[in-house]
Order: sequence, then structure tokens, then C-alpha cells
Amino acid sequence: MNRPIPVAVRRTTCPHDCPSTCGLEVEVLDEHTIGRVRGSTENSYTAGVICAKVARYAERVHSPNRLTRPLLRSGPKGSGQFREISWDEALDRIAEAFLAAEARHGTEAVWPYYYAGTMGQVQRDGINRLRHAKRYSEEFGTICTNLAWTGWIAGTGRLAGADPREMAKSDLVVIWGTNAVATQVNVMTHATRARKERGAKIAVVDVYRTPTMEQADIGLILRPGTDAALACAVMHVLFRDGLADREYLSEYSDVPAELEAHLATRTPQWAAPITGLSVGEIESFARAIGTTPKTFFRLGYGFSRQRNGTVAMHAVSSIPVVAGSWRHEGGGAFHNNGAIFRLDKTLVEGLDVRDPSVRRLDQSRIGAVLTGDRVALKGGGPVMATLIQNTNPMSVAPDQEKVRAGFAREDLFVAVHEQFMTDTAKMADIVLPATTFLEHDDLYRGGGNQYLLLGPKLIEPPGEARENHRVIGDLAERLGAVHPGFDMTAREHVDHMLRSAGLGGFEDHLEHPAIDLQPPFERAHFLDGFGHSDGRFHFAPEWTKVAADNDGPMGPWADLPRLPDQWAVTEETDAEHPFRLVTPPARNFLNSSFTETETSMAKEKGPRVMIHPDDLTDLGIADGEEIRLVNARGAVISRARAFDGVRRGVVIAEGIFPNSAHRDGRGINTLTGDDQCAPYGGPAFHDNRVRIEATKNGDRGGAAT
Ligand SMILES: Nc1nc2c(c(=O)[nH]1)N[C@H]1C(S)=C(S)[C@@H](COP(=O)(O)OP(=O)(O)OC[C@H]3O[C@@H](n4cnc5c(=O)[nH]c(N)nc54)[C@H](O)[C@@H]3O)O[C@H]1N2
Ligand SMILES: Nc1nc2c(c(=O)[nH]1)N[C@H]1C(S)=C(S)[C@@H](COP(=O)(O)OP(=O)(O)OC[C@H]3O[C@@H](n4cnc5c(=O)[nH]c(N)nc54)[C@H](O)[C@@H]3O)O[C@H]1N2
Ligand code: SF4
Ligand SMILES: [Mo]
Repeated sequence: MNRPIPVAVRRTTCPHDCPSTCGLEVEVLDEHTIGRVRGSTENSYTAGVICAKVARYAERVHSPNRLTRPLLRSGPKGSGQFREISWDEALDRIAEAFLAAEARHGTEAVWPYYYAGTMGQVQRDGINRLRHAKRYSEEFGTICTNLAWTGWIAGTGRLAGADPREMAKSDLVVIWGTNAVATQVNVMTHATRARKERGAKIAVVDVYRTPTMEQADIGLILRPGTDAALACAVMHVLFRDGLADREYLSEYSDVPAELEAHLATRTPQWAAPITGLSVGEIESFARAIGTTPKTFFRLGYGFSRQRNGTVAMHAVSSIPVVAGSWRHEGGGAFHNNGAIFRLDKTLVEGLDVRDPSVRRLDQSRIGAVLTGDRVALKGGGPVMATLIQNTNPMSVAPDQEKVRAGFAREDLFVAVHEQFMTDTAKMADIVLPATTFLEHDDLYRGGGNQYLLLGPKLIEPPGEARENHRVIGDLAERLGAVHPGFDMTAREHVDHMLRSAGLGGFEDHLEHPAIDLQPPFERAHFLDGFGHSDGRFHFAPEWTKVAADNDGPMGPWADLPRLPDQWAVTEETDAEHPFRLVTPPARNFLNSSFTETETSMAKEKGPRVMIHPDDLTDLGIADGEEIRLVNARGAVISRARAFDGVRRGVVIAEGIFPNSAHRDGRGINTLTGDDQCAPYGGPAFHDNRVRIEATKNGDRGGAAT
């Protein structure tokens, strides 16, 4: 009789940069091998559901393309020619290059560079300990959350909100500027539960008919960058029709009378031509919100990636205040839970040895920094050496022509610690093989939920792959960097953070890795006061306050509107560039991750741009034809896809494909800008003007597969 082989099922946490931060159940087949990955059923936010790309994680972790040995460049920069070397030689060479850069130009010539390939608190942020101990240039992490978080905090005063599981208790779930089906599937789990169990309605606000909108009862497709106009008109209707909660407003907000007066002219008739929506669409959306006490606003990042994105986030987050939705369970709003986790990161990040006088360079301006832009360098000397962990700037960072020129510099030393041979690793002098979350220990914070989650090591790494934490420690030793955090294991760091938060230790959470830190209802709904010192929601934010203890306000901050309003700073079309380009995530990739797996690549096919069929007709371009998108920043070759779920004049390019998937090796971020948006920096990935040309290249090239 064939008996099934016993399989250990272990619980852990998805490390990817995704608001869902799912609890996982992983089949461990042996000490080197995993089987299937499922969503944890004991985790009340994951509720047994995860995305398809992580369900097939075995394909990624056991990919033949994993890096397994340290590599030294053996051909010209970017040639992709490398030879294997030992770890000792690789680390010695990096240390030598860093010490040489320091000796010639000072410590700020070294710029360790990282982001959120893993969201683990130790493996992601430990690079800062080396940075601070050595006084290397700091990184101002702007690429993702700046515009959104600044806008949210401007109003509410605290980066937190209603329990995201309350969506299931709502009567109207408004999913605004997030394609949750693709980017955080669990939002749909809870929203559709509300529909099933209570007959709730789902509304989606986006700039094209996403799979999320296809599941909605109310779908609003507005022009990119006009969310504040819609928000103002909605609030106008609430005041006009007696649907504003005046009692709540006088207790919980700063200037409700001034807001009402200001909104008097922000009618649906005013907003319709700005947003492209009809007056009827705006009226009935506003009415639905105003007559549904339990309206839950789930605000995503997408609509903040516009040059007026912070203002838009603040304007939209003002609606539940005017409507008084916060009073009700199943009502209110949620964006991110950053503020509920109070982890002591001193040892992980070396915060105690940080020197605030060291310059801070904008992550999103890496192209400008590496090409010697004086402003981007803060008037200081050049960056001569870098170690990159957890990010792929040669693909994901804006203004790629500058990024490419920077990485091509012969005098720049680049070490890249990676799981795969990414576009960035290809530009490196030394490539180091990295572990995945299944092969190291870490601790994760829920972005879109309320859990703190353990991620224990489950299997051994392939070949000689090493965890980030160890590499940082090994380099510290060679560089003479001293800090107690270097003498601890990753597990000890996790243990320390847990214990200092009064949450037990590492071992206590191995069986049940998710620790529920949901604040009580009164606090989560700001019923005990909003996060500002006056306890009120601010319709009139102190825009520059957020920047006060940092590098000062950025962008055209002096022109920021005092109250929620449409702010005309987006990159609008002109005669030469008649289209607005939006570049949102692809369902089967995670930023540039998973582009290395065959299944994801096969599902996404290749770079494509969704264009309205009537626009294609006017352009004389056929569905499927190869096209070139052009603006002042550069040109990208892609392929046209006729799609009637987008407005005329707006085009959508989903996914950050590897540069090599584009016929001339230039990825979508060639077209996006690295200018710092007001008031606190961050790039506007979805705010680009372009023109579209046929390449007349027949059917050759363009698509990846
Ligand atoms: N499958 C997958 N999942 C991901 C990612 C991925 O690449 N792939 N990336 C992860 C990361 S790092 C993040 S930060 C999150 C981001 O996830 P989201 O919060 O969903 O943000 P975005 O994906 O940037 O954009 C979401 C939607 O905003 C829309 N949008 C763009 N401009 C506007 C506008 O002006 N107004 C409105 N109303 N909508 C607009 C886009 O069309 C898109 O559908 O997703 C994470 N999850
Ligand atoms: N056009 C356009 N561009 C965008 C966006 C967009 O919407 N449109 N979104 C932006 C956003 S929101 C973000 S957050 C950025 C994200 O951009 P990135 O932070 O660069 O995200 P990924 O592309 O996922 O790259 C993460 C890399 O980290 C590696 N990695 C994962 N785990 C580990 C580990 O434990 N150790 C080491 N050493 N490496 C590891 C992965 O293999 C992967 O190559 O992209 C931005 N770029
Ligand atoms: S939905 Fe997001 S957090 Fe959940 S498994 Fe997929 S990538 Fe990970
Ligand atoms: Mo992100």
C-alpha cells in the first residue's frame, strides 16, 4: 500500500512588499525543499487566502536561476560577464573599495542602498546599522509611501485607522486608488464577505476598469490626478443635502465652517469636467456615502502617485470625517497601520550611533545622485561606492536614463546582494547570493492589517547563499564598524524586539506566528481624539510640519492649498504629448520580483500598453502592434493593447518588466520622473505625459515571450 510521505506544515509570514502581509502555511518536504504554500486559516486577516504568485512559491525559491555563489565582474560593466569567487574574497574586495572611497572622499562617499524586497525588520533594516556606525550617507526612503502617508497623517495625525477586518461589517466599502485584486487580495476577502453576509455595496475609484472594479457595484473611472476634485464634490453634496454630521464635525475637526464655505463652489458641476465623470455619477456616489453610516474607505497608494497625490490623499480622507463614518463599527477609513507597532529598532538599525549631520540622499533620485547632480548630492562630494540589498533600482527607480548613466560609471563600485540576476545585479562589480525568507529568521509588521508576525527559517539556503544580516556583520568586521547589534544573530534581534515590546520571545510564537495588536475600537476610530495635539482632524493641515525635523519641505510646497482642493500640478498633456500614462503593478509580479519566474512571465506575456480603441484608430495603430512611447525623459518600446475600460487620452502600462523584455532594453521607468513632489518628496509614478508612435517594426521583438 502506498502511504503518503508525512509532510510537516509550518507557519510563517510572506515577506514581500505587499500590504496584505499574509500568514502562510508552508509544506516542508525536507530540509532543503518546500511543497505547497497556502494562506493561514488561523490568521483572521489572511483567512486562508493568498495570491497565486506566492501559492506557487516553490517555483521561485527552488528556481534554477537563484544565485548561489559570489560573483566578480569579468567583463565590461553591464556585460553580464562574471566569474565565481569565494565569500572571503568578495567581502574583502567590498571592504577594500569602501575603505578606499572613504579615504579619498570621506565616509559620505559610500551610500548603502536598500528597500523592501523583504519587509523583515532585521534583514531589511540591518544595513542601516552599518551605515550609522560608519557615518555613510543616509537614504531618504521616498519611493513608495511618502506621498500617501504624508497626506493621511496631515489630516488624521496618526498612521493608523479602523480595524481592516471591519470591512466585513460595512454596508458600503469604498476601494479608492488600489487595485486590490492584484495588489492586496485580502481586501477583497473582507469586502466580498460584507456583500455576501450583509448585502453591502462595493465602490471602486480608479483610472481604468481594473479587475477590482469589475467586481464592484459602483465603478468610477476618473481622469488621473483628479481625486481631490471628486472628494470635494462629494463633500459639497454632503453639506448641501444635510448629510454632513455637523455634531461630529464640531467635536472632532478643526475648521468645519471654513471647509463648508470653501466647498460651496466645489459642486458636482464643477468637478465633472475636471474628473471626466458625469454629474449624475458624482451625485449618486455622494448620496450612497451620505446615506450609509457604515461606509468604510479603504485607501490605496495608487492615487497618491500623482504630483498632487498628498493633497488627494488628504482630501479623500476628509470625506469620512464630514460624513461622520468614523463613529460606526464598519465605518471610517484605513490606509496603513504603521503607527500601531512600537518596535525598538535601536539595535537593528544602530539608531544610537546615528549622526544627524550626515547627509541624506533621496532614494528615488538615485540617477541624479549617481550622475553627480549637485542638488541631489546636497552640495557634497560624489557617491563612489554602494552595497545594494532588497531592491532593483535599475528597473524600479524613476528617470531610468539617469539611473543607467549612473550605474555605468567606471569609477563607481557597486556590490549587489540578490536572490536573482536582476537588472541591477547585472551592473554590479560584485554580486552576492542572498537567502529568501524561507531560509532566514525575521519579524514582520502588517501594513494592511494589525498583526506583528514571526517568520522563522524553515529550510536551508541553496549553495552558498547568505542572509543579509550575516553579510552586514561580516562587512562590519572588515570595516572596523563597532556596535552591539553586530554581535547578535537575526533570531536574537527578533527576540530582543519582541521582549522589549512585552510580547514574549521568538520561541513563544513559532507555532502561532501572528500577534494581534489591534488597538481598541475607540482608539482605532479616533473617538478618543485624532492624532494631533488638539485631538482634531485637520482639514487645514500644517503642510510643512511633517518636514520640519527632516530636510525641509520639498517641491512646490509653498503653493499647497490650505483646504482640500483640486491642485493643478500634475503633468498634463500638451500638443506634443497628448496622452497621460499610468504605470500600475502587474498582478503576477511584485514590483520587479517574480519576473524571474516562468509562470509569472508567461501570465503577463510581455510589456503592453492599454489604449482606448478609438485612440488607436486615430493613431492608425492596430491592436497588438509594436509602439514607442516618448516624452522628455526618454522612449520605451512596448506593444498596443486595445482596451475600452480606459478613458480616451489615458493609457495604462501594467508591470515593471525587466529591461531585457523591451526590444531596446529600456524599461517603463524611462518615462517616469524623479522630481520631488510636495510637500515631502516621493515620485509620481502614475503621472506622466507621453506621445505614442508606431514603430512600424511589424511583429518582431517587443514582447518578452
Ligand atoms: N501583484 C502585485 N502586488 C503588489 C505590487 C505589485 O507590483 N504587484 N506592489 C506592491 C507594492 S510595493 C505596493 S506599494 C502596493 C501598491 O498597491 P496599491 O495601493 O494598489 O497602489 P498602486 O498599485 O500604485 O495603484 C493602484 C491603482 O491606482 C490606480 N491609479 C493610478 N492613478 C490614479 C489616480 O490618479 N486616481 C485613482 N483613483 N487611481 C489611480 C491605478 O490604476 C491602480 O489600479 O502593492 C503591492 N502589491
Ligand atoms: N513604474 C513604476 N515603478 C514603480 C512602481 C510603480 O507602481 N510603477 N512602484 C514603486 C514602488 S511602490 C516600490 S515599493 C518600488 C519597489 O521596488 P523594489 O524595492 O526594488 O522591489 P522589487 O522589484 O520587488 O525588488 C526587490 C528585490 O529584492 C530582492 N530580495 C528579496 N528578498 C531579499 C533578501 O532577503 N535579501 C536580499 N539581499 N535581496 C532580497 C528581490 O530578489 C528583488 O530583486 O518600485 C517602485 N517602482
Ligand atoms: S497577497 Fe501579498 S502578502 Fe499575501 S502572499 Fe501574496 S504577496 Fe504575500
Ligand atoms: Mo511600494
